[in-house]
Amino acid sequence: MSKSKTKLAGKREEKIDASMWGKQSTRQERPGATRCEWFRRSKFAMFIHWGLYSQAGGRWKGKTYYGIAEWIMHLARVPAKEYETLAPRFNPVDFNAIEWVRLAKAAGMKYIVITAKHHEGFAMFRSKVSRFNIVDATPFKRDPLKELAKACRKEGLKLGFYYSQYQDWHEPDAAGNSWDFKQKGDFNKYLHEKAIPQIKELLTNYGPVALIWFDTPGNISREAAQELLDMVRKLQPGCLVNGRLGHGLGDYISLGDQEVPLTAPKRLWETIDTHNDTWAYAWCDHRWKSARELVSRLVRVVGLGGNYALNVGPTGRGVIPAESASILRQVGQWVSRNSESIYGSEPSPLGRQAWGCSTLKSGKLYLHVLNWPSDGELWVPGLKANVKGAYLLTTRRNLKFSRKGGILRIQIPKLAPDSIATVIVLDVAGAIKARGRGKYVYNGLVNEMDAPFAKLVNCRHGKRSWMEKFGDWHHVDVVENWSNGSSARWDVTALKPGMFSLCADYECQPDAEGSELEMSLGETRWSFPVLCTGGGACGRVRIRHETLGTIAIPKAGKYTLSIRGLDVKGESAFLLQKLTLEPV
Ligand code: H79
Repeated sequence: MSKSKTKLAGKREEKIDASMWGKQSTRQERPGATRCEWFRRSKFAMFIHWGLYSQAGGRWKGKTYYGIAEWIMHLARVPAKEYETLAPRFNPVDFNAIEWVRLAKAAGMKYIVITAKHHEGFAMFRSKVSRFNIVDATPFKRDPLKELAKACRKEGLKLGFYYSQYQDWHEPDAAGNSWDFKQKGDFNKYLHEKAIPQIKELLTNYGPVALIWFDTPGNISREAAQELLDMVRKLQPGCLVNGRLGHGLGDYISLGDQEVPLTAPKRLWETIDTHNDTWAYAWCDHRWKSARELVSRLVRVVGLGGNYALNVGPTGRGVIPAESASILRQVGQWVSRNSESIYGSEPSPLGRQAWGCSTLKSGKLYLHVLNWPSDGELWVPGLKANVKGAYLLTTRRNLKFSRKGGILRIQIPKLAPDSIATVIVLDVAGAIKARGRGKYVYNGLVNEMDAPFAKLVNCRHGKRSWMEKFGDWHHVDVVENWSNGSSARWDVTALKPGMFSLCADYECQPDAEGSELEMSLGETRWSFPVLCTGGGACGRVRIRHETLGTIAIPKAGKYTLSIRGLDVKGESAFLLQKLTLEPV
């Protein structure tokens, strides 16, 4: 096992960073607001990765390749001719479009985006442009996109197509396949003879297309990206284009793969996420995120104003794995109970709190309580609004509340009514504002002081992205570039006196081992050494959750929690992700 891990890490011969998704413009005001209206309201979508790679299922010639399974051709360095032999074996007789669409609907998803052509170059639709397509090259002979388009129309969902515009490992003229086609081809030839004609087919033969989802713009030229955009606009003016077209073009930003952010981008945006650690089906990947985890990711995204597109990877027979489907149905039950707080909502000015996050809609504030306080009261500090009523969303049961010292105190049941997340609605008259985005410290809950919200002296905000296996991205915001005298501080308000465990989540590579830092909060201050967490050499960030000590907060009020460099070694070898104050 450990042998294959080393092998995996060693495979990454190219420089890995998160730039392959392309620079996306953050300009805020742009035309196309009407075109985006449905998208803005929808919030939750199904992403589907389905192609010849699904038939391989993460295995090539008996060997399993761990990581994202739609990359099997790249991982196993399969020549295009040899890869084609998957096609006669690909016969997804169990595919049933209406079942997939009904599953998406049952999950609470409002639109579907499916891979029409991924990097492997195989068209999952009838194409006159290349015979390397599901109708001409497989015994299946059907056009699943046609069937999905029909099923979506019937069930009232929108349908969009993923199209890999730059990479096409089947074509010598396109980009991405360095193991098979040695010399550089004529990208324009590929663009004009395959990509553009196929996208034209997608925009002509399937009725209204909601979205063309481009990916990995690579070195595509500005002209080529613009040409693709112009074509989409001309053929279907209502069709959206995501930001991975490249060159800052497109209607909205797609964040990095599997990225749930802490702060909202300034433009319309989405998170795309995997249910396990791969997009396409992999026989060995059973690490499904639970319904609770998925709902938590959904509401964190929606609470910041984004859309959450969650992926499923059907098998080569055309079946969405049963565990995945069953968890999605659980998510759907939660969404259906709480739909009012999701669809059409706006981000709330309250920001993320220790108990959860919230959304806003027509005079109502929806508190998504992910971490239920056990003392019978939910405190909402910093809210400037005339609250007329409070109730549980699903049962409409009224909750008593009072206001004391600027804190709204809501009486809640001792036990969480919903084990996934409970939504409390506040009825508000007039404007809803929050005082600052202050960080409050709640007793009985885990309080996270994240890097982006720290005020820094002589160090800076940064971000790290890495893969654990292959293509399964992880992202963290950090404070980096520490030296002697650097400091990060969070101005917090403690709501009650209490005892907490103070913890730090950090990476310390060998060069920084033994660096001395100092924490302080109010009158309390102590120094501590940082301990090596590994990372670095294997190309991954290895964060450790370290308990620094127990701390008493003597009374409610404002405090500054800070961490300062006393004797820092290896200035780029230490990264701080967050501090937490946790119940003891
Ligand atoms: O479709 C899914 C992925 O297959 C696709 N985007 C999502 C939605 C995707 N394409 N590229 N990537 C994700 C990034 C992958 C980057 C890596 Fe590599 C591939 C890292 C290692 C192998 C490229 C080649 C960058 C470094 C080496």
